[in-house]
Amino acid sequence: MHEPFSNISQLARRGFLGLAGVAAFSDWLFSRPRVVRTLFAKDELAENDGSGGGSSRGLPPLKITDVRVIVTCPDRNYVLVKILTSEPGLYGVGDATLNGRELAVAADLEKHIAPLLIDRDPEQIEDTWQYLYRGPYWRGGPIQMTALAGIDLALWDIKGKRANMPVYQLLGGRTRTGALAYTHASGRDFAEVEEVARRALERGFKCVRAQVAIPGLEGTYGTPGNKTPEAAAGRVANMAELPATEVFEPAPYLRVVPRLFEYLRAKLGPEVELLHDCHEKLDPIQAARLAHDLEPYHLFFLEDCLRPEYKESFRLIREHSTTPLAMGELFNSLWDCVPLIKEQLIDYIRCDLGHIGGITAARKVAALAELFQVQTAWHGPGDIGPPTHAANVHVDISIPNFGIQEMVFFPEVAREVISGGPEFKDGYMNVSDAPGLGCDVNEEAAKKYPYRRAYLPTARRMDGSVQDW
Ligand code: KDG
Ligand code: MG
Repeated sequence: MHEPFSNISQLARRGFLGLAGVAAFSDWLFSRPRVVRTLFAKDELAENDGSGGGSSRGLPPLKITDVRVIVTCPDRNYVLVKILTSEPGLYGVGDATLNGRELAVAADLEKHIAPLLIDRDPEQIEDTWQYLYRGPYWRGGPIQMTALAGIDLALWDIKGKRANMPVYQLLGGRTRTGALAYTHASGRDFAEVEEVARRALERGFKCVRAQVAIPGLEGTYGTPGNKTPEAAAGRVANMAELPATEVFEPAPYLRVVPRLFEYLRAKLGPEVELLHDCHEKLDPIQAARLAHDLEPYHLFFLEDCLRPEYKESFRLIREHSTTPLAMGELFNSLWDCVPLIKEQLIDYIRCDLGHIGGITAARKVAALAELFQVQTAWHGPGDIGPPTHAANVHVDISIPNFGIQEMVFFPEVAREVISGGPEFKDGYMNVSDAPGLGCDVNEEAAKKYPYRRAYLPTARRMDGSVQDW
């Protein structure tokens, strides 16, 4: 096997590798296909086809034996993934819910991904991630990345159970006692937002995202009215069989939002942390104005000001304001995060673990962000299932640059189908020390709640033209 290299060095030593020497050497090399083949022969390398990466702690090799996709609607649609293994009773549960496109993800999982996983070693998480991301050639997009996240979470769950450790231990162990959490306060007017915010503070929250309906506009993102967080999280009943249309105009929005925060600061005092979500609605100059006008009210952050395509435009907002900025819930590629982080154009990266490829992806985003003093604020809405919320917190409590965690309380009916998940206490979220992610799915209960078609709303301007929702 070392024959060609020793010949090269012999030739070089003898000074034979002039131009003529190179030509002669290449003639010689290509006339010896057997040697070249031997250099790269498969039988000389340890084979890695994902079917066996070595056993853990002397345990017998493990194989994936089945991948089940469970679509269920306990008040809201969820897509859950259950990966079974060759070890009796050992399985992992992941979440692959993509609001409004659930069946596309379920089909991707069932028809395209599951057949690739049978007989693979579930312990080879990174290899499986690379194989499912780069392997099919057609990479990325919200549907594939949500499917990949579902698989990734289930594999981390299996690894934790196999190691008899919670996932955060596998990620490096605790860096904090809990994850600082925020909840939503929405209302039809300032007084109603205040009332909902006060209820959240009484419940123990220290951080509240505030959204108010804009007078004169029909429906404003994030303002379902004075509902308990549990009722706001389970929402399919409020979602239309076909998309509802909201009306948005930037001028009244830009006038009202700073006044909301002036009001809330006056009523709630300086200590409560306030946040606001622009939901990717604004143009760069509008976002710069809003961030500037909000400065006196010291927001924890202003979220998702711009459409996900306009990363460069965050520079404009930065140049005009010291309001901290967060961005990322619509990202579905790790590479979307790079320009914002490496130029420090944002303060919080808030990807959705469920749409960017799971824990394996989040670890990389968090590590990149750490190097640029950007903190994490993973997306945590009601339309992703408890396993993704659990994954959020396992990552939050094991990284050095965690910032804040968005959270919801799931309604009882969802808990009947999906048990476990993070717990909230005194402003912080935590996970138990149960092995794995700490969630389970009751497949019988899931059958009681069949999928119901539901769409997110869409939005238009007053003149009827399409607007980002
Ligand atoms: O499905 C859409 C929701 O995930 C999104 O509207 C929630 O913006 C959101 C947030 O910050 O929670
Ligand atoms: Mg948001």
